[in-house]
Amino acid sequence: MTEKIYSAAIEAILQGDAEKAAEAARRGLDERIDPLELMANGFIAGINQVGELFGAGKLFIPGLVKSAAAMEKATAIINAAIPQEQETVNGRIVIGTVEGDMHDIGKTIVVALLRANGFDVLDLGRDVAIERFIEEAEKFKADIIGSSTLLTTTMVVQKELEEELKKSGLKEKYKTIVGGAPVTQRWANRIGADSFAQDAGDGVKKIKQLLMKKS
Ligand code: B1M
Repeated sequence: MTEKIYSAAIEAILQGDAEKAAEAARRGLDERIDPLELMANGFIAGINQVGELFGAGKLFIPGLVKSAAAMEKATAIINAAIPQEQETVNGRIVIGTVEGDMHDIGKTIVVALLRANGFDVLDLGRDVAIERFIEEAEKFKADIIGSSTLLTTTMVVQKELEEELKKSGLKEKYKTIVGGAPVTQRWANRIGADSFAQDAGDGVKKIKQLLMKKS
């Protein structure tokens, strides 16, 4: 049954069918599949196939947009079902997708998992300017600034954020974490970010580590 639901999720994303995606998400949750497993083996597997088809020129913008809409619908259902920690933990995180980048599905999963783990998270959304990351971090009294990017062309904004933090004397005040499909630990080291996370689960782990270093 689990495999069937994963296949239905993949198919729904490939077809760009939001209703079928929502149905597969609900069925998966009804069958008590772990929300993150359902996401990884079903919907993310599907959107990765969509990405490959798009990259290979076998799928075009309208198809990509429909698949993204189906993915957004399923993600909202699954994020809402992630079990919540009862205890809140000390740790305030400001997070957003960098300026010029509209990809936010992965970032939204990271936010949902952080909140489920009791962190206080301010989600700035997508296309977030460097100045806004910093202003909001100041207002929110954040411990950590997290940035996401999916485009190789906007990775540089993560570097500029580090530079701006240094320039304004705030680098010691905030720990930074970077993520997104093209982002690597090597990139994080190169730009001077404090941490890198591969996926949402890794993000929670790395943020806990950063907070331990901070206190
Ligand atoms: Co676009 N897109 N897209 N797209 N899109 C990619 C990224 C691409 C690789 C597709 C391809 O060519 N194969 C390609 C980028 C190529 C490159 O940069 N070299 C691409 C392109 C080219 C574009 C446009 C330029 C297309 C065009 O218009 N010609 C355009 C750009 C618009 C813009 O941003 N300015 C565009 C638009 C779109 C849509 C809007 C249609 C849609 C996004 C909808 C949305 O996000 N609301 C979309 C989609 C869906 C994709 C793909 C297919 C899927 C992305 C996704 O949601 N993955 C993508 C191909 C791919 O990545 N396989 C592609 C699932 C998600 C769960 O994974 O986001 O990696 P991910 O998040 C993971 C981890 O990375 C990590 O945890 C998450 C959960 O596990 N993580 C973090 C992410 N952020 C983190 C932050 C952290 C920690 C971990 O701490 C702060």
